[in-house]
Amino acid sequence: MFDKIVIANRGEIALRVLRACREMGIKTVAIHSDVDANLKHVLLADESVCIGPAASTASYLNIPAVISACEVTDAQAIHPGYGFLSENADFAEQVEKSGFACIGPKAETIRIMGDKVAAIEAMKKAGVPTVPGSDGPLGEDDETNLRIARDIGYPVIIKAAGGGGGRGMRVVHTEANLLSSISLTKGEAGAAFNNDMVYMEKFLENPRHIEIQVLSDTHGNAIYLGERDCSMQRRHQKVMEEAPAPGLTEEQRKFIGERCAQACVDIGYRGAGTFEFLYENGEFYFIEMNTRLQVEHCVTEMITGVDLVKEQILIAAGHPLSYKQEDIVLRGHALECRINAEDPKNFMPSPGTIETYHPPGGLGIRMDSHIYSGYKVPPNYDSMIGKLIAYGPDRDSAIARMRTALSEIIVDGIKTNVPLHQDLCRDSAFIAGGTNIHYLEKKLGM
Ligand code: MV4
Repeated sequence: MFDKIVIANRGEIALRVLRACREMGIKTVAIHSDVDANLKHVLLADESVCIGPAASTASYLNIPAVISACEVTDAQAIHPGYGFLSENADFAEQVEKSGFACIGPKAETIRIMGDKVAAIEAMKKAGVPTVPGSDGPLGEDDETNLRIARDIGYPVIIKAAGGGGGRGMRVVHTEANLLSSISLTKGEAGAAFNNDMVYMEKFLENPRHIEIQVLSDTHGNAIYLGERDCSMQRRHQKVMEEAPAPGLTEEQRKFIGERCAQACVDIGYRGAGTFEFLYENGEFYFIEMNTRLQVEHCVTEMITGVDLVKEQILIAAGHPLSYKQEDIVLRGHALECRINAEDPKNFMPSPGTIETYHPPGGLGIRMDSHIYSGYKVPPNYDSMIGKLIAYGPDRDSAIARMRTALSEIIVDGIKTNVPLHQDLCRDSAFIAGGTNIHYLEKKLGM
């Protein structure tokens, strides 16, 4: 096992990783930018190294600086968290070439999944259901592209191979707009991702966003840990997530889960991963794979009892999985509210000093946050300041506990989206369950 790990991230996820390391008896190195010296995990870590100024590009995204921190502290591994360098194949490659372990999949896997056309092709080959589409990149021939769209049936969506997470896509409703939409998307993709490859899919009008969590070790074992419903989103930013997905049957879960786990074995996947699906009319359609630990991993932890960060570290150290598929039993229901430092009305970031913080508590409540009274939220990074997770024996009790927790949490001095979550937890469609990806934006009148 590693005896020291560098935590290459900040905020709540850095603290989450630090807690797993402590529990495992692994020493920690916090690397931080100069405005982040007072982050909770920096204060708790065994060692800390300032790696640069506030701008992410000069600190958390500075590959040589991150690797140097590993060298000077004599650590053996780096945990990249989410965001920043977590899905950067070049980073993973350089870390491993420098003789350290990068906690996550092989660089080659990250590279394949970063190319959405290659990812879909790999998944299709492994038996994972995909969206009806062009089965590869679109070529230059207009007649061929018109025929592909006609075969799929309108509406279709043009997506950039280098995109993902909502970047570089365009919906086409009629044949008259197809060719211009392809060239517009190609042009934007070339400028944004330095890769103008685009592909076409049937556009699903009212899907839910359901994702499958997997763990896969280096001994040919892979398991699925159920699903998360992440449909409650605004402008491709998830707002609230839950597990299990309302209404999904045990048969559906087993069907899609087994395919994801088998795909992990087929591609030699290593670590924690997430298969993202659109779910419509009872069918799953693969869209992307995330090769990192996700923000919303906690709801899966609550209903399975599995510590996903601990498993990531064990896998990276070459251990076999601690669980077999039959050990994974879903119990109860969990919800997660992302707490952001933002104006609840216009969603503008609201950095500043937290004058008073009173975290919520009680049975089934988990607050993953690095904030404390007197902590200053810097303007340089993502506005998420914590995650409030509520667990209960069933969905209604998880919602009731979430409502109670939201009524007692106090974050004074800055604006937060707590009022939005309070509203959502009393929303009849949310309470009924199973709302689609457009629900929140429609509710907000967007
Ligand atoms: C789609 C789609 C409908 N049909 N693909 C947006 C983010 C990226 N991960 C894929 N996205 C979508 N792909 C087809 N064929 C609708 C979306 C989409 C979406 C997906 C998941 C969560 C939120 C979303 C919000 C708008 C559009």
